Parts: sequence; structure tokens; C-alpha cells
Amino acid sequence: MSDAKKNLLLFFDRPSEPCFMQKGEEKAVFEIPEHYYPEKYKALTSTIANRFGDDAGRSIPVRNIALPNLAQPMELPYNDQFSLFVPKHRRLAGKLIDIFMGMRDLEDLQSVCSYCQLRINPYMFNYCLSVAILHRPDTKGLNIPTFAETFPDKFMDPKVFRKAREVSNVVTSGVRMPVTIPVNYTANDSEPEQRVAYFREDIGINLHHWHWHLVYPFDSADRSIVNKDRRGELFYYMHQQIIARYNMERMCNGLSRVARYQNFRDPIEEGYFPKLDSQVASRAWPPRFAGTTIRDLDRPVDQIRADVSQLETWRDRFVQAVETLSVTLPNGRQMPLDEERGIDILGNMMESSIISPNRGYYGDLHNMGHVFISYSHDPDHRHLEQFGVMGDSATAMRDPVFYRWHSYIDDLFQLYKVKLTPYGDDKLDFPGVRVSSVSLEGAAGRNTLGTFWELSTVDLGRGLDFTPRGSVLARFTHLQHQDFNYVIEVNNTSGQSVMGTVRIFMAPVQDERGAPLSFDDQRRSMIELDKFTAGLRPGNNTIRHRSVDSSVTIPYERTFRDQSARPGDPGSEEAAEFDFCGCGWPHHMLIAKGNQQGYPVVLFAMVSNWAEDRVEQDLVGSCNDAASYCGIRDRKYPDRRAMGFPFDRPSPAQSLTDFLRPNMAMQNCSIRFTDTTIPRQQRR
Ligand code: CUO
Repeated sequence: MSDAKKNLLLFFDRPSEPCFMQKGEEKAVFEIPEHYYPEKYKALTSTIANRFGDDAGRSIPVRNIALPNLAQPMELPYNDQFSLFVPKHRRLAGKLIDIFMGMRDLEDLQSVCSYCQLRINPYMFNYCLSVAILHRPDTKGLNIPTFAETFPDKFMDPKVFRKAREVSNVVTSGVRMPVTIPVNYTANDSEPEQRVAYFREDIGINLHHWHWHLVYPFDSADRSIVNKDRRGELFYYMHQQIIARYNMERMCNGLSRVARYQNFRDPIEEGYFPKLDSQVASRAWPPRFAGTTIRDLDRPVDQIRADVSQLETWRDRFVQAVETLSVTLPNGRQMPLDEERGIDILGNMMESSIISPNRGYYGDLHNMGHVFISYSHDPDHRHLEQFGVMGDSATAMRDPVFYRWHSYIDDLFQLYKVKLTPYGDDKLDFPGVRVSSVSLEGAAGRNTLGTFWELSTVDLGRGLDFTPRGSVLARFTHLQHQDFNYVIEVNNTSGQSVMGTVRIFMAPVQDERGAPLSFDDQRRSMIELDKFTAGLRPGNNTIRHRSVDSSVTIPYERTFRDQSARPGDPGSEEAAEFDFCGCGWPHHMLIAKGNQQGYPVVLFAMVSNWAEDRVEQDLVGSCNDAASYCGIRDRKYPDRRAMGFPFDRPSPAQSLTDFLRPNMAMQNCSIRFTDTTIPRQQRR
């Protein structure tokens, strides 16, 4: 890999420390042209260059270029929070992405980055550079570090940083003891919502969500970055799956499914006190008290002036489009919502991104919902407060209201789905292919899933600005499950070899009161666990598929760099590079927690005809393993069926048994939770 390309990764190291200070394990220093130094350092440029340059491991000469106009991206103050949901921030970021995308080669990109790193809001700089690396042809294959390492303050209790600083100042070389992040630190048991805090505050889940929005940006002059294949549909589907997973998690813990946030005049029942500090802004993230009602916004600093009634208008227009199955375009013409594209168009309208068919009319419902909620504690900026966690895609999933909001959004999409004709046998069946059974095998026993707590380690060293160099390890606890296999028995009676797509889902069987779930509720609660193709010989076939190969998840090692094997070690440059494909549900959260008695679930498997599912394209590259929720880089979504098929639309069936065709099977299973904590390295 060329140096110029690799050097870009150094900009992710210690994000608010100037780039003329030593970066990375090799202590690299950018030698920037004199006029790149910000005013405050100008008088000292030669002293600074000597101070950090003398014992540098490597110096990187930076090309002196005619700098583009950066006035707009610089409008966001350096120490402010940055939100993709705030229209002004989105616009500024869009500009900066365009600048990074437009640099003619890597040397120029490096040069403009070194200038920007010293001036531009670090969160925005990091986001825009990540988007550019993901989309520029000359940065393909470059793996950026996980966001939790660059900005650990968005994911962890700030107490850990104080301890980490202490450790790194005292133990300046050799092995440093890991610091421990407490479990359940945001509230006590009097708050029922706390029972699912392990889900909401999971580092991997929040990383996935941040990555997803990084892969699917809202705004850019280069439409191809935004206009990805079935992007609107994926917005709907990925968030629908989050809600389905959260609901199952809640029911395992004796909570009701989440109540949607549908009346914007009603108070939001739950409060949320994030206990996060922004290291860049040197501020605690503001809380939201229980019973807060969103109010009209008038915040000149953020160029936001919007009334709550605006949300209602946009919502009504969205519903009207669904009801008439027709979208009003800016020129007054109507565009029909057909089966093929309808959900995708609605997703783009709802989200909304620049590819919404008529943003002037349908507005910005989803994003502005985040904005209204995240400013509900200071709608007119009189207390000079910034937004709460709902305003940032890296932190939004921590707050219970995230799920209320997205549950409502999902209901709006469902209004459309119920209008579609139920799938008939022509779509559901695969003549000649008979699935006689599906089951699970694994350490927890037949058709039983075992869950427990696991203790893992992350390195915070990269994200701790202005501290001595080296790793600083933090330990945290998260949910984990025992590996298992799916076993599917298939009889191919067609007399020839065929290819099938195996689709595996799981759903709860009871509602919160212990009564059987109606089929329509169960259908909406289906969680996709896996989807893969399988060749079927004539006659009987046994398909055995490992849970770790799931198409919705990314491996543990990609969510977190696994530090357990080498505590305190500085690690090589290669180890410091992370696969950029950080989008993907974290594997440790594939299975809900269950409960100690064994939480009953149903497992469903279907084999559909691959000849009808396939999308013609080559699939080279290493970013394909979480395609179900994330799509594939530079490729089409790899399944022609509607996302969530066959459960994405209602069916006249009264029960799952009733729904089954000969190419499908179901199995009752249970998830048994054991309340023990096992350090990750002991498990392997
Ligand atoms: Cu992912 Cu609302 O879209 O947070």
C-alpha cells in the first residue's frame, strides 16, 4: 500500500491533537507548509517543528497546494457537537465531502486534510474523511480505525477516561493494567428501562448504527454517493429490524414492546441521562428529563427555526402519498408507488436525503424528529446547550426514545406494506424443493441457545488526546451467545441440481402477557438471522450452516480490535488498521438475551428459488458478509426480493403453521440465559 494512502489513517489518531504532533505507533509527523499553521501557533512554527520533528519516527512532507475555499465547513465551531441530523451541519459536511472527493490525488488530499485537521471540527472532519475514503477509487482497501477508538467519549462512561489518563501518566512504558467500565452505570433498577440498557448502550450496536449512516450519507454534490441501490428501502428495513430486535429483547426482560412516539404534543415518558462527556467540546451531554414535550425550535446558531406543526404536516403528506399510492413531484406531476420501487421511494422521502423525490413538499420528517427530540431540553438555545444523544448517529441508540421514534416511523412504512397484495404460492413456493425440518445444534443443546455475559477489552489509546503514547486498555461487559449451527433437511425432487436461497428468521411466540402472538404481530417481529445460497443435489440434502457466518453480522474482531491476547503491547501498523467494513450488526448481539427459564422462540427456514432471487453481478471484495443490513460496497443489494421477504407484507394466514409451504419449516426453540461473566480469552 502506498505511503500517501496509509498516511491518511494517521488523521484518525488523537483527533484533536494537531497533526504536526507525533501520530501513530511510528511517531510520524506531518511537515506542513508554514502558512498551514493556525494563527495561534504561527509565531512558534520553527520551535514547534523542532520539538515534534526531532525524535519523530518518520516525517511526512506535505505538498503545498492552492487550498480550496473552506469557509463553509469552518463555520461549525471547532468545539461544538456535530450532527448529521441538523440540516446546517449536513450541508457543511456535504461541502467538505465534496472537497475531499474532488482532490485530484492522494498527495493533495493529504495536504488539504493536514490543513483541515488543525481547524475543522474534529467530529465533522472525521466523518467527512471517512466518507471520502469509503468512496474515492484511490482509497479502496484502506481500513479506518473503529470509531469507538477514535472517539471513545461517544461510547463510554467518562470516568474511564480519567482513570485511563491516570494509568497512562503513571505507567509510561510497559504493561498497563486495563481500566474497567462499569456495567449498568446510567440508572438503577427503579427505572424499568434499565433492564435493556445492555442493548441500548452496547458499544457494538452504536458502532453499527454510526457506520450504517456513514455508508449511507444524506448529502453530497456527488449524487452517486447518496443514490445507492435500494437505499431508501434499506433505511426502512435496517431500522425495522432494530425495532424487532429491541422488542424481543424487551419481552425477554419482562417489558412490553416499545410504545411508539406518535403524538408530538404528548410528553415523552422516559428521561435519559447519558453520562457521556464530549472530550472535544469539554461538556457533558445534556440529559432529557422524564415527561419532556418537544417544543418549537428557534436556534439561530444552528440556523434552525421550525415548529412542531411542521412535523405534523410532513407526516400527513407522507400518509397521503401512501394512501393514494402516489407521490407529488416538484413539477406537480404524480409518480405512482408501485410494488417494485414504492418502499424505496418512501424510504428516501422519510429519511430524508437529497434523493427524496420532493423534499420541498415532503420535508425532512425523520431527521427533524431526531432534531426536535435532541433539542427538547433547550429549544431556543437560552441555556446555550447543545443537542442530546438523539442528535448523533453514534449515540442515538442509547436513548429509549430512539426506539419510540423509529417504531412510529416503522408504523408509517407498514401503512404502505399492508396495501400490497399478499404473496401467493407463485412467490412463496419453490416447486420440487421440500424442506422437512430446521433445527439448531450447539453447546447449549438441541434447539436451545445459550447466552451469557462476556468481558472484552478495547484500546482507548488512539482516542486519548494529550496523554503519553501507548495502549490504554478498557474492559467492558456485553451480551454473548454460544456458537451453534443451523441444520436444514431438504429434499430436492426436481431430478436435477438446483440453487436455493436459504432464509432464516426467528420470532417470539408469546406477547408480553404470555398469550400467543397473532400471526400478523409475529410476522412483524421476525428477526433475520441469516441468508445464504446453497446448492441442492437431487434427493436428500442436509445443510449445516454456522451461526458465525451470519449475513447480518460482522465478526467480533471487526467490531472491536481484540486486545486480549497482547495487553499493553503497542501493536503493529497493520493491526492498527481496521477493516472499513465496520457496518454490520455486532455478532455478539445476534441472539436476544432470553431468560433463565428459557425464553420460547420460533425458528423459521425457507428455501427460495435462487434463479428468481439472484442479482447479476460479480462479488469480489471483502465487504460482503453483513449484506442483509448494510448492502455491499459499490454493488447492488444482493437479493432481488423485497427486504424482509417473505414476512415484509401481511398474509391471510392465521398462524405461522398456516403460512408454511412445503419449502419452509419451523421449529420451537428456547434461549437460556446464564448469569455468569466469562472473560473473552477464556472462551477460546
Ligand atoms: Cu438511524 Cu434515525 O436513522 O437514526
